[in-house]
Amino acid sequence: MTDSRDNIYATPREAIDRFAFDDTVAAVFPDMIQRSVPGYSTIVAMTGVLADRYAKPGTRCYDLGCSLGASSFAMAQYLGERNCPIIAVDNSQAMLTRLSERLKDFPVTVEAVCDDIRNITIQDASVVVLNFTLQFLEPDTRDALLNTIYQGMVPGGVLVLSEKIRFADAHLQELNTDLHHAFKKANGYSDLEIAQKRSALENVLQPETIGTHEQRISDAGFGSVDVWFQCFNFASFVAIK
Ligand code: GEK
Repeated sequence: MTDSRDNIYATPREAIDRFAFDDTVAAVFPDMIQRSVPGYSTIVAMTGVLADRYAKPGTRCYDLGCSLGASSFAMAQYLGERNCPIIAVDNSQAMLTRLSERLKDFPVTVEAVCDDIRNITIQDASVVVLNFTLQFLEPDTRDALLNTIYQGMVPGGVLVLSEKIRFADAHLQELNTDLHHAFKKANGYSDLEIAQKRSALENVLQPETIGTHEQRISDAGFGSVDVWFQCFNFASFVAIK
């Protein structure tokens, strides 16, 4: 299976279906996310660096909403000798099929699980990664997931949460939306592609403010929380149990 360039929304459509992580999306996913999310490569690479610092021998690392496993592979680079299995979870069978292909002959234990991240048991976790996944869950289910994650973590463990964010201030919301679109245009997406993708994601991707995320993380019990990376309307949080 080879990865292709994303031109899913390049031609005009009469009706735009709700965005779904199906085989069409999985086939272009690395190109799509790289050209759509400012800072994606940095966030994924630094997820590995954070895992290196916090992963404790004999505990587990979770990659929730793993897609093709980019964050798992970044963590695996550092965890080779540490006896820390990586559990990579996604509810898209199309993503998991491609991930399993990538894991053939891979030297580090990465267990690929096809399930809703709200259904799985999180246990003995020293690292939990939610890179651009929480934003796709119904907002009223997000608190419960964060609580489950906290309960399943060992003291001193790290949560990495990366999200598209929104701004309470209307001017900043407009500015950052425009800057994000400029970023996509600079990466080769046309106005039509940007507009059609935006319609497809309406009500599917529901961003929240930095304040809402920080409050939820604190309410779940995490002692320290910070935004360690932000570019326009994309941010990554680090939190320590
Ligand atoms: C990366 N982290 O490359 N349960 C499990 N998986 C889900 C759920 C759910 N309830 N909802 C959505 N997903 C990756 C990128 S992509 C981000 C993550 C993006 C999965 C969905 O199938 C998809 O693979 C992933 O979350 C989101 O760093 O496309 O913007």
